Amino acid sequence: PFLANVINHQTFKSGQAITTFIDESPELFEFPRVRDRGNKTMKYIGEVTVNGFPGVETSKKKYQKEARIPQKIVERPQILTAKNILDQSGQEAVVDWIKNKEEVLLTDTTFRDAHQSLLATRVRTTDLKRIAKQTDEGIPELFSSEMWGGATFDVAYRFLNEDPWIRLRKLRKLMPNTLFQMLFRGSNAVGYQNYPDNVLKEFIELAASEGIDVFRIFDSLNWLPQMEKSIQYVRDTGKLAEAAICYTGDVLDPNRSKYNLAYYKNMAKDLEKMGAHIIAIKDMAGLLKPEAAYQLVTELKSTVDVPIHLHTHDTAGNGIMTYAAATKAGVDIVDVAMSAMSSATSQPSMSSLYYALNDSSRTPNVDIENVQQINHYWEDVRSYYRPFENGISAPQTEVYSHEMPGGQYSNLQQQAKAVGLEERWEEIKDMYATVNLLFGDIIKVTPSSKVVGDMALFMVQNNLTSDDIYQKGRELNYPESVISFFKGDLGQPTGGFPKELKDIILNGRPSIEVRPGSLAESVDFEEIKKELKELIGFEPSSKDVISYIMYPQVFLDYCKTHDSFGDVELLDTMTFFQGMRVGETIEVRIEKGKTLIITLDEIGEPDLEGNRVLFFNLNGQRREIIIKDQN
Ligand code: 3PY
Ligand code: ZN
Repeated sequence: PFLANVINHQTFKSGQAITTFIDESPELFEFPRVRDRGNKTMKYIGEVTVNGFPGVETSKKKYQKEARIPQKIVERPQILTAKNILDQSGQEAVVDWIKNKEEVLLTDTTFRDAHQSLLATRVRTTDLKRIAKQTDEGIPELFSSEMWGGATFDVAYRFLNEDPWIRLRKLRKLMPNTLFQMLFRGSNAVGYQNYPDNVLKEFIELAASEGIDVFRIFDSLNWLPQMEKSIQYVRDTGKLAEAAICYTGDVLDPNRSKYNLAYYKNMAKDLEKMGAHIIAIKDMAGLLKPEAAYQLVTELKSTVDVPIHLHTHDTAGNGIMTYAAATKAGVDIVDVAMSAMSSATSQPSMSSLYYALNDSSRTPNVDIENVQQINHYWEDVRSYYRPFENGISAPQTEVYSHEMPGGQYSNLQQQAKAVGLEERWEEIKDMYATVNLLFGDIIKVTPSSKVVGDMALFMVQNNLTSDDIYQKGRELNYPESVISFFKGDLGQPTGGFPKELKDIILNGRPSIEVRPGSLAESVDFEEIKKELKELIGFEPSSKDVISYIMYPQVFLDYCKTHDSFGDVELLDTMTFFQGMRVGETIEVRIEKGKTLIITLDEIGEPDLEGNRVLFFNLNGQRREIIIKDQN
């Protein structure tokens, strides 16, 4: 078939067959694709059917509810959306547009933080895609959709076998009129460690050109030198730099005076000077109580001239009250999620906020019917991800004491389980608060929150108290993240490190006090590209290269899995996580006009080596796939 492809090819027939012809005509190699894709897809399904998916213990239900796609989205009047304004008139025009709005604007976090905080970031591109167009058309008044960044990047490759860049591209196409927002961890980009400046620049440029419009930039210690470069790089791309102040403690508590109103006001002023288009209050744990929100927003509004965007988590159940108070104080934008994906460790509900503010001059301007229709879809889709629920279905006010970010809760729970400390979860939460004070009361958000979590686990596991650390701390083997933190690898915390503790933990190791990025050598992208090409056997794109720089092993594993199983993101979610039952038929649309119809007819008994034959029917033809049973 290859020869036939060649001699029938237009270029070949035209007599211009030059040596680069084969290189430039990838379609020559397409002949086995469908068969190959069928086999790869069945191999994946067979693997999950026989051996399961990590973390998924339930078995597939007989009748799976099809998610309700809203049929009658009410067409909204043709409006100029925030995205249209950015594309047509640039950054400052959007800032002016925000300032001139009387109603409070909304960012919808359903596509990112909501599922990061409720479902371990497991929502797949296919489920986002099916509601993307309706969201773009049904709620065009949104300020933005937060749909990328944070843990999305890592989890997409690591657990979903998906390329996050492809997610961005696909959604961008379906949502041309909505600003796309991402969460960017400042010098830690979308990873857990500092990267050299040219890596940050390259990442930001690629993300901007692939469709990110608003970068929410934060530093996990609120250390300004770590944010400056990212703000500048974003400004240079023509996109919006939203600089975040991470909120911790309680501005109204006189005993927590380190993070008082003056602290936040000074930081806001500095960020405005650095060039932030918008300032976000990033309340990642949901600690901002209503009266505190009122005072903080009032103060910030009178301190800076740029819009204020408030982000909270509803862990303690007070999110709507906090937003109502902030709205009264003049906040410009707040983060909400579709109701079925809201509350608890996620953001407050969009429709609840709408009704809470109803009949005031600041009522969000959305079509509430559309919002509710779209929510039906999420009510159904959330059930696909039940195995990843974090178990918090009611408000937990103890977050005010442990201060753990919404996105970390389930993560640390899993970490505890992995080291056999599941039973001591209550103790771990208390220890988390103890470690925070031991470390001098620090900002806790990725990756500094991970350091506190690792230390808390370490202390519970070894039955240590804060006094023990001071007394016999030099002999202990601390987690790597803790040592790295005290070395200054994440930057400097407000007020510096507790000196005696730093000496104990470092025990002679060197440390730095300058910005880590100022010491890091620039990365040679061409060099890395060559290295990666050797490893994966094809020419990587710049996006592949940057992903590999951030997550070397994760990216290589993804390439390997993709090579074996193909585009598994095309499978429906229940099949992706739970495989197939005998007798079941599924359809996988691999491209326009090409659908794989797959039936699982029979699962054979294992042979002496544990290999099972799975009998499939693929588009009318019988196929056998051999899978090793690992159970
Ligand atoms: C992240 O960095 O992933 C966060 O969501 C921080 O809140
Ligand atoms: Zn958050």
